[in-house]
Amino acid sequence: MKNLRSFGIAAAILLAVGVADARAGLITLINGPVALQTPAGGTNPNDVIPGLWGYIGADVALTGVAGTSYLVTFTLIGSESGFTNTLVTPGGSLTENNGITAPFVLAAPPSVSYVQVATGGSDLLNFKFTTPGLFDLVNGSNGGFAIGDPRTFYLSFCNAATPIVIPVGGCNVSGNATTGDVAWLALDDSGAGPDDNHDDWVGILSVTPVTVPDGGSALALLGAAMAGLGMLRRRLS
Ligand SMILES: [Ca+2]
Ligand SMILES: [Ca+2]
Ligand SMILES: [Ca+2]
Repeated sequence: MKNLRSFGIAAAILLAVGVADARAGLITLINGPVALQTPAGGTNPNDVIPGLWGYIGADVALTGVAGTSYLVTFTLIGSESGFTNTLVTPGGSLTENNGITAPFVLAAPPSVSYVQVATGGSDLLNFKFTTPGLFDLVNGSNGGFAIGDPRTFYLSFCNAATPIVIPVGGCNVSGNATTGDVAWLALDDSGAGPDDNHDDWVGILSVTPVTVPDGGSALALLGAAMAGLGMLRRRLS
């Protein structure tokens, strides 16, 4: 119980420091992005992030400082899909099973995270989409897909000036950056054909540095002090 509480405090410090240190450009598209706007109307509209500019035909990389650890977090926001699609990461999985009837945005969006150490180059983020009966769509193999191809994922970057607005929209409504710290991540599972509407698993991908400059040493000092106190008590008794 005590260990759990200490871990909670340490995690809170890590999170606070990570958010404060956030800089632009920790996630970058590689392997040839193709610009795409999600459809807001028509036969197959995007029911979660309609009319948003972004890219398909690219993979997504961590472009951080060499040797620095980053917390990579995925949050499932919603979906409109006949299939059941799952995002798989080293920190856990997020499965959507909303179906094709509204509401398409989750009331309580779940998240998973994992830590990745940057090499200073373009390091592929570690995730894939799985759908029963269909091939796995792995980050690293999305770059070859063009508009109209089956099973692609889409990314749209956000920044402080145009933040993500939940439940729907916000973020990249003009311009179209290929790098940022926060992005919409959206799968097209090809269930209704290659319609490129990308609302079959819609979530948020964010990357923040994990650093423990003061918090870590303060906790270590506290630990040493407690151990010293224990030794002193044993010696006195
Ligand atoms: Ca739809
Ligand atoms: Ca759909
Ligand atoms: Ca679709």
